[in-house]
Amino acid sequence: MCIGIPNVGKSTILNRLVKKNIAVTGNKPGVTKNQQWLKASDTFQILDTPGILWPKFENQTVGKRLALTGAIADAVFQEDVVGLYGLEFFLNHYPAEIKKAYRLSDDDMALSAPDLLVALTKRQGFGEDFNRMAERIIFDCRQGKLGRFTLEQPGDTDDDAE
Ligand SMILES: Nc1nc2c(ncn2[C@@H]2O[C@H](COP(=O)(O)OP(=O)(O)OP(=O)(O)O)[C@@H](O)[C@H]2O)c(=O)[nH]1
Ligand SMILES: [Mg+2]
Repeated sequence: MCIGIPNVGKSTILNRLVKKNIAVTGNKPGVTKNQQWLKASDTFQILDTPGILWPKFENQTVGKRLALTGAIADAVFQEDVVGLYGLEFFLNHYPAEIKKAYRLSDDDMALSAPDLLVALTKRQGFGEDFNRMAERIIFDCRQGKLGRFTLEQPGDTDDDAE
């Protein structure tokens, strides 16, 4: 059986294992709606399952991480909150990557995340539409423009990202 949070690639890897594109895949959470047996051989079958999440999140940070990586539907979060979370996370944990991706100066790097969001919004020609820049940051994280990253590490405490 393959189980995990939504949109992490469960159905994709199962298709690869059975060497056929049987399971439906897609770049959004909740694509697999029902359990489905996939036959790899006469003696080996694998059960694909819909993505699952905790019934409720213990803290905001967990929700923001899931939102940033696309495990929960975009409609259920505010993109400015999630985009700002991503920007701040990369500034703190992957400064070299974000500096390169958005061609930031040393002065930019000294700004707070909200101030940098404002500056980037203007620079991209989005005027005062901060949501649009936040959406761009979310998109870039997911597309790999900011490189490979991990949002949680062994030893993290609940309050570290807050
Ligand atoms: N870059 C990258 N993308 C992947 C990989 N595996 C899957 N994807 C993409 O991730 C998206 C989600 O893949 P799915 O296989 O539908 O994910 P899932 O876990 O079955 O999702 P749900 O059924 O919604 O829970 C699709 O757009 C895939 O093409 C991978 O190894 N690398
Ligand atoms: Mg699936």
